[in-house]
Amino acid sequence: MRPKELDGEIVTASQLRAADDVRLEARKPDRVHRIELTGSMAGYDWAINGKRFDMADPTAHPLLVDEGQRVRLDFVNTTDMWHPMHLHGHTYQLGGTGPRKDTTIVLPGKKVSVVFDADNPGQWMLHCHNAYHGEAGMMALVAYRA
Ligand SMILES: [Cu+2]
Repeated sequence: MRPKELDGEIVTASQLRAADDVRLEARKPDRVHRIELTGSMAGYDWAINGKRFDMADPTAHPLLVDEGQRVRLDFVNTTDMWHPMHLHGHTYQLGGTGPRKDTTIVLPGKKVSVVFDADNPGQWMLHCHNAYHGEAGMMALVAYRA
C-alpha cells in the first residue's frame, strides 16, 4: 500500500518560511553554541563536540543559556552520516525567516544554524534523533543557569 500523499511534491525545509505570527523578530544572538557532530560508523563513537554524553554524569558538559537570551546553535557535521538534531523544550527557527521546527537534518559536511529564544527554563536534551546515535553519545544538555 502506498499512501497517495507520497506522490505529492517533496519540499525541503529551506523552501519553507515561518508564518508571520510565529516568526522570530530579527535580533542579534546573545549566545552562540557551536555544535560539532563528531564520530564515525567505524568507531561508533557518536558525540557532540567530541564528548560522548555520559548517562552517569549527565550534567558534566552543559551548553549554558540564560533565560531571555536569543540563542544560536551552529550545527557543524564533521561526519560521513546525516543527523536529525532535536532540541527538547523549544522550537527553533532555521536561519532568519525559515520554518519553526524542533528537529533539523544536518547533512554530512554541512553547517546549519538555528535560533531560538530561551523562554522555557530547565535542563533540556539536545540529541541526534537517530536513537542509535543518541544512545552511543550524540547528546548534550542545554541548561539554563539558575
Ligand atoms: Cu546521528
